[in-house]
Amino acid sequence: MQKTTRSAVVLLSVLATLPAVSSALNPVVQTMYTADPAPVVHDGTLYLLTSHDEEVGKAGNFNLKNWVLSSTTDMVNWTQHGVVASLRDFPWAAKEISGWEGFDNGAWAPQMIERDGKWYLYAPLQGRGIGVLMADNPLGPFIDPIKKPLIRGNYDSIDPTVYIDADGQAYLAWGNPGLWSVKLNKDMISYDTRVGENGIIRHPMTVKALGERVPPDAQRGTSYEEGPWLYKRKNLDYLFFAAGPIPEHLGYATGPTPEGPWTYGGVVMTPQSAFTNHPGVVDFKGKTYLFYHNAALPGGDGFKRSVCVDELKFNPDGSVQTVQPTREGPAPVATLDPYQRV
Ligand code: FUB
Repeated sequence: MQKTTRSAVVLLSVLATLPAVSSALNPVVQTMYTADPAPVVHDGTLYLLTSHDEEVGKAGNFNLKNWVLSSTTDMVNWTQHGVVASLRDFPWAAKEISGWEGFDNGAWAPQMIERDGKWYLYAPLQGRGIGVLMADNPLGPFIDPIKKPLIRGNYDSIDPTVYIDADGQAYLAWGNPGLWSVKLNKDMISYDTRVGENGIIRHPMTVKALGERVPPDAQRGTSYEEGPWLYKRKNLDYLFFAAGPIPEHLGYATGPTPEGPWTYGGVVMTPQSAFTNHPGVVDFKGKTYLFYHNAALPGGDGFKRSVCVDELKFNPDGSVQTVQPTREGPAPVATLDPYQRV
């Protein structure tokens, strides 16, 4: 090896071990339109499952056929894993209408979670209920273990959020315009039918719980719109959600259990450039992050959205500080391993 080449290699090796000083640029995914972020941390990696707004399709409408995955270990460098699940993984949903050609707008906001070495992906197939897929790892391949909706099929059953409490009890909550939840059984693919209405608990839609809607809407008594996200911090349960009217803002409520009763907390993010928004909150390497979406990518609009992330901060009393979206995104939380492919 020539002397200058050897020096360059040494310099690059040294640089690669230095802490990264650059920050990520929001949006997180810049090669396609993504929405409805669902982050989950496992074994030192943050996985980000999202909906996928197709570039072509019916104008002025959602066009969502599959779900895509990205991951990071430092909040700055992201790996795209591509499509991990799609509407075609739920053949029962297509049969209810006239076939696949009519089923091009169903892959709405998902969330996945790991339990006992298996991964469970909950997905709303808009209008047909909430399905569940199972895999051995977050990249799939996913299969449908029950071959039918886990949650009844109607247009209210969208935007599932899944959470496992410290005592091992798992919860699935969802809904627009109402908020419902079930206690999942340990198998994560069925639920306890002994409580609520055949297992389904309807959360009271009160202003005290979910905030006042301004201006009032006869159909909706509170600010709650959709996109619930369950999260726990210091023994306090949080319900983040997309709030109305449109354009949506993000709000939150707190409670003593993942089933509430909820007490409205305030606004987490004011309306952004898309008419929807969707919260995904996760702790990672000592910080808490709020994932959300807007229309920031070139060509973006309410049906071509982009997932972004910024740090979420709490006040000493547990209340949530309003997040100001940034272009820079969060600071790195780890250094790059020069021997690992990113
Ligand atoms: O992405 C389709 C729908 O838009 C989601 O299910 C809602 O949360 C809103 O983001």
